[in-house]
Amino acid sequence: MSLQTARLYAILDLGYAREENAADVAAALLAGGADLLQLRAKGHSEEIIRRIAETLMPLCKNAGVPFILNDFPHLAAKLGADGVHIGQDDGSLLDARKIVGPHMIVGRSTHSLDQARAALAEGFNYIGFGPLFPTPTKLGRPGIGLEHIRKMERDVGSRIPAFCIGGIRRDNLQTVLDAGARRVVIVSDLLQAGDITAATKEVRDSIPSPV
Ligand code: TZP
Ligand code: MG
Repeated sequence: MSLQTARLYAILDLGYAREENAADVAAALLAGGADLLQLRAKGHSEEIIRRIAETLMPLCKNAGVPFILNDFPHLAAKLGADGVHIGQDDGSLLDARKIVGPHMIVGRSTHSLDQARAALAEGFNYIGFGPLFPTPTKLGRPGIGLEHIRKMERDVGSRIPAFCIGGIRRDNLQTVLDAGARRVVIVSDLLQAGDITAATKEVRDSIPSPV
């Protein structure tokens, strides 16, 4: 599975999964058809993150799914991750490239149409766009709503993969797709599902192929 054809981006967020379950949870997301997998571990030490990443990377490799590390470009480079994801406050693409080199996937969080356009112009490989709705996974950020998705897809998502994110769940996914989204990130609704593989498969099957 490549970034270009990805429709469902799953994030293993340690706010919702314990370290000792990380491999099982990742395996369940991959079995359900997640196209990309990110490790997001806010507030955890680099040592723990490295340890978990080392258990997840072979699972992703076997599944043919890119492994993306949230933050920590130095660690991503050292581990040989497929990608790194950085936020608006994490510096420029140029600075990240100095650390991870020319080939690694580098993604950017964006919270507005202007930021999405800027990330495209800067040369990021993909963007996250949101949070669409307020979400406990990213506290303190207002939802940006659905009204800009279509323009964002036209200007940015047609050039680089753009993943709508934030408060997307199985029960509102169709509304988000109807608003123009072609790719999504879903975190808590998958990680809190009774059957993570079935929930992931249900979501993946509901999203038409973006290319
Ligand atoms: N960035 C913007 S919203 C978000 C991130 C990491 C969290 C999305 O999580 P959820 O649980 O799918 O709302
Ligand atoms: Mg960050």
